[in-house]
Amino acid sequence: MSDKPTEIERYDGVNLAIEEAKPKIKRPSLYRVVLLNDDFTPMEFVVDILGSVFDMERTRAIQVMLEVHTKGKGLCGVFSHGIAETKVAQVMTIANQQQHPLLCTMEES
Ligand code: TYC
Repeated sequence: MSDKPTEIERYDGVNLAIEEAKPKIKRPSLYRVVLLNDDFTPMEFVVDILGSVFDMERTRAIQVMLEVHTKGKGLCGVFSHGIAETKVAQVMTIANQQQHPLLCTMEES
């Protein structure tokens, strides 16, 4: 692919610059789904959420929950935009139903 435009002369004498189109596709962004700590949500509830929404085995779920508990936040997983949005909504729905102040967000990675 040449990077400088080429001059061509049209049949009517007008000169045109032609340039190869640059491909416009790009990889879809990925999103980190993150759980935030609070002082009230029970540890066991967080472990259950990590199991049911993020398919984590119990030992892994406990690790992630403790990471959130000690460091303030923790990574639940990295997903396409739609999947990340769905997971955040699932966590927030379950937490609200049980009246826990748990927060879950997504950030572009
Ligand atoms: N800090 C909470 C407690 O001591 C436990 C907790 C962990 C809450 C992770 C939220 O995302 C969280 N009960």
